[in-house]
Amino acid sequence: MSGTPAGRHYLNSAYGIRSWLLTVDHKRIALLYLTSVTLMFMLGGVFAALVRLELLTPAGDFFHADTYNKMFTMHGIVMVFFFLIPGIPAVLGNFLIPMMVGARDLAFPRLNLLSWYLFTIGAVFTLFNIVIGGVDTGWTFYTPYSSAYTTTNIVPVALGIFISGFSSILTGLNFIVTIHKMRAPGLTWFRLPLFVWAHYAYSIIVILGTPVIAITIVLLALERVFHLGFFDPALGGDPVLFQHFFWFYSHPAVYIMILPAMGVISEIIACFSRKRVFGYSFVAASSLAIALLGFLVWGHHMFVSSQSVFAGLIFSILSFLVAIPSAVKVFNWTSTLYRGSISFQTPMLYAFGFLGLFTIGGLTGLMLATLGIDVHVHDTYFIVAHFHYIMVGGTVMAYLGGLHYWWPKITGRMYPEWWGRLSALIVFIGFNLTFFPQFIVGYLGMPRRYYAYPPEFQVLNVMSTAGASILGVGYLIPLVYMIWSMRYGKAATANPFGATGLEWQTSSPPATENFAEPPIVTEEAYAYDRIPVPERGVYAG
Ligand code: HEM
Ligand SMILES: [Cu+2]
Repeated sequence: MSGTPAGRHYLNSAYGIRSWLLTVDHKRIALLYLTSVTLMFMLGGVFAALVRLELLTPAGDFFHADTYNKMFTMHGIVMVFFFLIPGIPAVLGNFLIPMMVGARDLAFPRLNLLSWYLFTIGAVFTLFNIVIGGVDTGWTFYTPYSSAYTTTNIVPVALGIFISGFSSILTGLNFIVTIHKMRAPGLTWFRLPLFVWAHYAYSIIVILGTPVIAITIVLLALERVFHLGFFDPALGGDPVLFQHFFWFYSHPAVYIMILPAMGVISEIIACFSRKRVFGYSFVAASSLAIALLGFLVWGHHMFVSSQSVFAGLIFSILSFLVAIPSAVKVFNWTSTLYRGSISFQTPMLYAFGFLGLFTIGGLTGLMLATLGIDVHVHDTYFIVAHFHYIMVGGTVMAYLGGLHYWWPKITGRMYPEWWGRLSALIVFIGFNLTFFPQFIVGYLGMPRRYYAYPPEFQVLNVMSTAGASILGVGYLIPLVYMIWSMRYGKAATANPFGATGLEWQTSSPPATENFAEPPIVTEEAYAYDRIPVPERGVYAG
């Protein structure tokens, strides 16, 4: 093992709060993000719990309608912009990409630190908004309601999202330059781990898409404050133009969330079935295909926004096309599992969860891409169920799976395996109980964003709220044992899962400079036939 002498590593190389807040080490910055993102996830979770509490009964008897609107709006904003979008790339990507390419750090370490500060400042603006009364437009900020009618404070939130957008852009830029310029000798493009390919595609979308949402939000603020007419018909603007701008970013943003997740899943499935990912180059190329096709389908969010039938048809067809590269990945992961030597460790349980839930989310996405069905279920709970299956069933499952998988590398400690498996199971059960009934209740006609509903929908809503409580417990257990394991967990070896990839060739936790000597790569990724399976006891933790 080309590690560092045990005892000296990036965590204990310096002490004190200053050494963290001024660090330029990508691994420490990843941990700063882990802290911020975890706090935001908990906050978004609190809002979700309140929303579900209100929906326990048909009458609107826990909160005022206005309060309810603010709660689901903040839930959506916090979860999308401050958890899902930065989550995997800023935490796992930041930690792993330099190591996976055999580099000492990202190409621009100071820019990386700046990204975290921008993210945090953006979050503070958004949180400040909650203190001064909240926003009630939904996370989509549709005009002209948001620009002319609502009395809530759009501008601070808009500013918060605008600022945090720069954090994403700088991170994407940093990844692209690092992947191009800093690969170890012998690490050709087609030897890169699929995690790196996924982040490369992610970065392309971030750089092309994020400026669009940033400008849109500035236009919205300008219209609100100075009454310049962009979107408000009363001022000579076009409200549907806002939706075009918004979804031109926000559809690709779904892939900003899911591509890094797919990268995580490729690593986990290869490791725990001890095989090279089937059709490696197709899986790599499908990331790029998703990145490019993802920009052509935004109109499927606007089937009922006065779009011509012809435009609707084109967007419908293109939406079917973009499903192909995602399906390629799912088929290839499944083929990787086939005749693999599978072990059901916690990360693998999360990966299985991802496969099932993402597939349901994807198939219902195809239903929604069908014009006629979308007209029927538009703005119902069917939509809510669909995007939670993709975003929570996909991205959050992969995030948790990845966090467990690389936890020994990050902290030098094992997580407790039994608790890990238990909570993965609870998350899976709680998730399905929460969101599956929403497909049904939505199909039956319950609209989203209402705080009261007809009594015949109550049974399904009670199931959903019960599921949310179970899901909440499933999320809390890892929070507790992860913190516990940082102190009491079993010490991890350099490569406890017997995985391939350069990150496993350095000590756990790694030294500040990652590798004692710069690595040289001589083989393809995922050469699992050459690596012995570790003893089961090693990861029993
Ligand atoms: C315990 C887990 C969760 C529950 C019970 C929950 C519940 C809900 C409900 C009921 C709504 C719909 C509000 C409405 O339209 O009336 C909603 C919207 C939303 N949720 Fe969740 N959610 C959970 C977790 C998450 C997570 C983890 C994310 C992202 C990581 C997320 C992202 C969103 C988004 C983006 C919206 C759209 C908000 C809007 O329509 O304005 N949710 N959630
Ligand atoms: Cu879309």
